Amino acid sequence: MARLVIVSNRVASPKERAAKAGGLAVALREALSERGGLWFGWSGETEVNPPDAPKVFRSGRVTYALLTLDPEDQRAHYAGYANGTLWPLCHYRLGLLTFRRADWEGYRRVNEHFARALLPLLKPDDIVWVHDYHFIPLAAELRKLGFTGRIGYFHHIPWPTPEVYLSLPSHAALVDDLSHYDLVGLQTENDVRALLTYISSEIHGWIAPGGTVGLKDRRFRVAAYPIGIDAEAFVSDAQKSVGKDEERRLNESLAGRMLAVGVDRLDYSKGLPGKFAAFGELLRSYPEHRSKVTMMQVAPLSRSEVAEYQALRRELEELGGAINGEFAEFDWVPLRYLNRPFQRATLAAIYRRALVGVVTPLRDGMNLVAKEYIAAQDPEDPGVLVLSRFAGAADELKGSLLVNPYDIEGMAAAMDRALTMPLEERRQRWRTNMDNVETNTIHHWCQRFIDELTNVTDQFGPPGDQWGNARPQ
Ligand code: ADQ
Repeated sequence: MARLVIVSNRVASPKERAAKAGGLAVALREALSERGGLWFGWSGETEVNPPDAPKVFRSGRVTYALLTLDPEDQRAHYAGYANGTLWPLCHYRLGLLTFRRADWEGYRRVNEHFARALLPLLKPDDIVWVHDYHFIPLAAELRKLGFTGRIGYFHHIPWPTPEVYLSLPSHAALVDDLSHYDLVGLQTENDVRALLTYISSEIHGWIAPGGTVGLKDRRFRVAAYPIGIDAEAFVSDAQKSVGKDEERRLNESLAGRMLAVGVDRLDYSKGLPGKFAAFGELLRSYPEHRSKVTMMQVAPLSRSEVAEYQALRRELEELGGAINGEFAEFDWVPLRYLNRPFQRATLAAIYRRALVGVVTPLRDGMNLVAKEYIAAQDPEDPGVLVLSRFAGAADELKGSLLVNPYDIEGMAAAMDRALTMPLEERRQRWRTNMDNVETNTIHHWCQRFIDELTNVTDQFGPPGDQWGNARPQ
């Protein structure tokens, strides 16, 4: 079996326990342990004139290699191009997009630095799996240095439609970079359609049935790999929470009231101001729910060094304060807003107690919280998922109440419908969603991507076929 090499910006340390590390980190670690492998990423440290070689250590069958970056390059790469340009672009927030040539150059320099440090650690038959928008140019840089082995890329966030994507000044260079991968994985068929339409209509690429793409003299495959969760672990955590101290404290604090829950990183893509407004609208337009329902929004801080995120935090504090000021009673606070992380078991207990899961991003690649909420429910008395139609998960979780996150009144109406839905309908909708969550797990996703990357080049045919240097007829 070929060795697996994973590249991602953040590397979950082997000491990080499964209860704390995300499902993705745990699944990648398992895939690496199974076949032996290397996990390569940023050390989290910066240093002027950083060393060319990463710090390397082993844990079991996994080798970790962590690279230190120059502080200015790291800023240009992470806060600059990755999160100041690509993140807003891919989430359709052109008003928040900044593009600076210096950031684009810093982004490329970091990818070059990564490639130079990674190359000496690679063997020709390794399978290299690169994660996310921080590293789109990595394959091109590795190819420049002579690596010819298989390289795959998975894009965890949406791929925007061509009209939006064209706003990126470096649009053609970035997709040219993608074409150095053998396999490009996106979350949904919509994302695949968006990328393929751009390739065929804007840069004269060729698309063969099955998603094989020809661009200049290169061939690669583009396909959808909707990411899942570790459903079993969530089911088990949620079941174990029953009767435990945390569940008891939660129940006591709710004093028999219904609970609606939201769990999102504090990010402008997650639609938090709209969600708060919709909850306020629910209490205003459906006064029968006053004093009967509490909403808990868990929103751990993220990228808090970036100005847009600081502004969002202030906006939410104001909105949350206004809702509580308007509706709270001396014995009921409508909105509980928490900026801290929790263990997976605690989240599972909160999800299970909630009659409504409110997941209303303005755009989201997939949204794992939607799937976690489903997995944590009691099958006999499940809650209802109110889900944005613009989350990738909406393609799969057909039993949800789909909403438009720009429609505040529509979201309030969906919350009301969820809070009053008969048990039988709740069960049917939950079953539909759970079938999907149980079938398409994170393990299945990981295995499928690795299997397809392993065999992907076989599909391209021998050199000199219709995809050779010449334009196919
Ligand atoms: P994110 O934008 O981070 O991921 P999401 O898919 O919802 O969004 O994953 C968040 C994860 O963080 C979930 O597993 C959740 O349980 C966890 N989490 C959130 N709040 C927490 C808290 N307070 N304490 C502990 N854990 C918390 C990006 C893309 C998504 C895509 C994923 C995976 O933006 O669209 O689904 O990658 O590909």
